Amino acid sequence: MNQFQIKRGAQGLGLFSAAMALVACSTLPNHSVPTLKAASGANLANCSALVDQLKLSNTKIESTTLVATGVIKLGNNAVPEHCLVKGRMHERKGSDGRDYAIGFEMRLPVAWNGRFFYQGNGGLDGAVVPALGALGGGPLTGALMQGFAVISSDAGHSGPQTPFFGSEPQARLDYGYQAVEKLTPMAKQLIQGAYGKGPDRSYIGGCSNGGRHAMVAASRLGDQYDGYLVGAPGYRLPYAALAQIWGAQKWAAIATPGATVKNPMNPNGTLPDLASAFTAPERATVSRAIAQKCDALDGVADGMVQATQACQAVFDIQKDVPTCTGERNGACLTAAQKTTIADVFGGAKTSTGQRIYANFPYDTGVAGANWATWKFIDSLIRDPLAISTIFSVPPKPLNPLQENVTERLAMYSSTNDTYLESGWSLMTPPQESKPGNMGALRARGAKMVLYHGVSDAIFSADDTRQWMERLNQENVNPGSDFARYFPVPGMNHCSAGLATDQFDLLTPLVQWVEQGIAPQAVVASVRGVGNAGGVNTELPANWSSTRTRPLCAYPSVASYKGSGSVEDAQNFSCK
Ligand SMILES: [Ca+2]
Repeated sequence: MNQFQIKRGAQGLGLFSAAMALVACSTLPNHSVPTLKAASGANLANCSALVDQLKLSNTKIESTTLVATGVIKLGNNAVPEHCLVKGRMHERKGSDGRDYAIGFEMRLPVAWNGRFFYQGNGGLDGAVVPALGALGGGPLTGALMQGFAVISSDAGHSGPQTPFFGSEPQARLDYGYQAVEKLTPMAKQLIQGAYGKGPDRSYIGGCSNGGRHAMVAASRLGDQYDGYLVGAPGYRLPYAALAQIWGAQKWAAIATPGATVKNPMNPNGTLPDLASAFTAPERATVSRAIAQKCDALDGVADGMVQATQACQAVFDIQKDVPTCTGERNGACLTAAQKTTIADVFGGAKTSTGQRIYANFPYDTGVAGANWATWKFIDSLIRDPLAISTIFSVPPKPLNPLQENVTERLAMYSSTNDTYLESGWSLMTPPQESKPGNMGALRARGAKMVLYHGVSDAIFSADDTRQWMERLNQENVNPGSDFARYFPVPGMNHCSAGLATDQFDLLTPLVQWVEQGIAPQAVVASVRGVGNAGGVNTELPANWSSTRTRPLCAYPSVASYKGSGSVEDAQNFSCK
């Protein structure tokens, strides 16, 4: 595949190179699955009238506001004129005495492209993030900018309830999957009311917990969405969080005794300094050792390891990283450190050997600050909070460094008279273990595009890759005609790291769903000095500030063609 056809992304706005999708000429429309009819646009007649005009069950529209072009910007790009609709669904008094509702906002472009985008937000939700339909990395285009009508919600709880909402049975169900189920038909009716017709095509996307929302929707709401953009999916979030607790105990065992760091969630508090177990200089040493062994496997030593799978086969932390002969100096690892790092990358297991969560691939992004924050800080704060309040039946506090992970694991599948659904059930796509059941979704013509930073420290890129493998093994994805996975080498959780982390996979997804053009290579850019989407300060100084690479559909790998600048995606092909 040496020849590429350039497709303009973002409705021909020509925003920047990363918004262009490269589509291999050899990838012709595939007729074994249907291609859905392309959406056609419409114009919004009246924003202010919507507040009185819309009659939606279980829904209170609180305000409608016309937002002029350019009031909001993504990077330097003006978001076009749109109607901002704010509202709440299912207002209620919770069993904990607190007030709950599913808060949302919709942004309806005056010049609408006929499509609906459900924006899955991240973390524990709890806030109505602006419904700009932001896309991977530091986004310069978003679904709203591209003309989609976009919804965003707090998934059923707002600020003061966080994180205690998890103990309120209905709030945890809304967070898990029911908010999306309730909002989706309402949003479609609202669009119908605003434009005189419902959306021709519907998409859902997000990263992290937003990727989980999209993946759960593919399983539970397969008739509601035509395209699923699944980023760094925490689709087995409870298990990933428990793996973090297990990891924290591993790190603590080799951390500097008594060393502490500030607790970012409590100005007066401290946390054990888990990062002393694997310091920033030591992580940089491991990153360099991985590059030393694997960088050239993709055809060029350019500081980027694209051949992730080949690298796993050859990199050996025991042999390829110097073992300290004296004091630790940042350029070596002790034997105990090597054992711990190998354990953590190998994946969490119970004391009896039962696997808790996936392994993690070795990749250069281990040097990234985001990697360290997830492993050494969030494992002591964020993960214990979610496990204790949302995933366990009954809710039960935990001390991450003392917790018995085997006992906690059992609480994930428990139910009782108050919590009728287990934490595992409410968080996870029902067809996670049996992707073959997604055949109906494929047969209808829906498509899935997944992406994952290979150096994601909380949700493993290998967990996503293994899901794809199961899909393929069950023959639901012949010729990759239904789902495609784009690993992002070097990238940490949803962005950052030593990576080209700025890209638009929504445009290729729409082309696939509505034109039958399967994405093979999508150009991504680094966020170097001057990038309007926010600069990634961790990029090596010897990389161009505008370096691009194709993101390649797994299992193909971005490989150097043998000549031309290594800063330019055009000199790489997906092989
Ligand atoms: Ca390379």
